[in-house]
Amino acid sequence: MPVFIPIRDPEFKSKGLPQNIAMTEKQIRDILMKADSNGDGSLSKDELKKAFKEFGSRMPCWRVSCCLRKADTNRDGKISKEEIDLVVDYVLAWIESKN
Ligand SMILES: [Ca+2]
Ligand SMILES: [Ca+2]
Repeated sequence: MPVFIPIRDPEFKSKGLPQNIAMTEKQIRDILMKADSNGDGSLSKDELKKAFKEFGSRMPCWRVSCCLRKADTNRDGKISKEEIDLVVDYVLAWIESKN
């Protein structure tokens, strides 16, 4: 599987983030919050996909299903506020495994 380091993504550069510093938990949380485009307080698959694209995933669909398996504890196909911590953990572990 190819590794892709999001901090080298030109998009991240243009946002002024330092190139060699991994994303912090807060940045991950901010991106997840912003991905809730319909503002219903939970993240649907499409909204998660957007977030994972922003994290630099080349396979956002695959990431989303993998992430839902771990974080969607009540199995409704969405990530609620209570489940978002698990998503943050998942993203942190994933980013760490790439660096
Ligand atoms: Ca939503
Ligand atoms: Ca859920």
